Amino acid sequence: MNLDQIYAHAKEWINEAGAKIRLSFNQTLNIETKSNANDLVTNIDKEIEQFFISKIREAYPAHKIMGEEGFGDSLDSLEGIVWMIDPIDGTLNFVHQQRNFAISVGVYENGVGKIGLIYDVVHDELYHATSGNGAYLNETPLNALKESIVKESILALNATWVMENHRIDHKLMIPLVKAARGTRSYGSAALEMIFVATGRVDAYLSMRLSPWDFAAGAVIIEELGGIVTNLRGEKLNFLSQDSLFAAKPGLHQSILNDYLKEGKW
Ligand code: 2AM
Ligand code: CA
Ligand code: CA
Ligand code: CA
Repeated sequence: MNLDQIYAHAKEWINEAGAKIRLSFNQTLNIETKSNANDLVTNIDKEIEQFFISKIREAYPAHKIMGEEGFGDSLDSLEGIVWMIDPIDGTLNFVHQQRNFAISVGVYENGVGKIGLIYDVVHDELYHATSGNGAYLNETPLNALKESIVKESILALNATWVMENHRIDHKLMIPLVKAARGTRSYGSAALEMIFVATGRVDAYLSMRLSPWDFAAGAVIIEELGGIVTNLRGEKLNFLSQDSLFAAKPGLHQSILNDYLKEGKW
């Protein structure tokens, strides 16, 4: 399989998709709710996903596609080439702020991450990596991640994960939040993974995400020496929802051992 050609296509299409999103800022959005009143989707989320799918189907009819808005395939295996696409990650930010969202595209071969692209459309910043060939912000190579310790770390996580929650061990998050230098919430898993990749934050934790949320970010972070697992420290599952824990090397192991290990996640 010619991964270089797929990489070139993925970059071309993500740039085109970004241009479409920028044009949409002048239009009225059609906004609907999904699982609950705060879970939004717009006509642009759907149009962008369909745009990628038509490009991929035309160029690579044998490839499989997983997309958040459901226009792709429903997969029970990761065999072959699988595209994992989130047309707009951070839809709530897209609707309310017209910023702080990204397009996320991961390409996996037999379940192994090969290509990751995250496009911060508003800043015109394309973060991209191929496994084994370095990670870049536009044309500039990103530096390998350095080790960090909890008390000098900024953690990205949602406030909801520290609140009373019957499904998770939220109480275990409290000492971690207290020990860290600070916490931040940005509302886009893809951008939060980019913040880990660039060292702007030291770790990102989420209790529940889907493969299209973390597929691209995992390739980029791992390429820079960061560690990406679920909150139990296990390899991610790309066929269903999972928790996520992405961090600098060293920090990942110490947070896992000192704070997360006993948790029900
Ligand atoms: P989305 O904007 O593509 O839906 C918000 O903290 C982050 O969690 C975003 O990356 C958001 O992706 C993701 N997310 C995953 N499942 C979600 C859900 N059911 N409702 C809202 N955000 C969700
Ligand atoms: Ca969504
Ligand atoms: Ca998402
Ligand atoms: Ca989305």
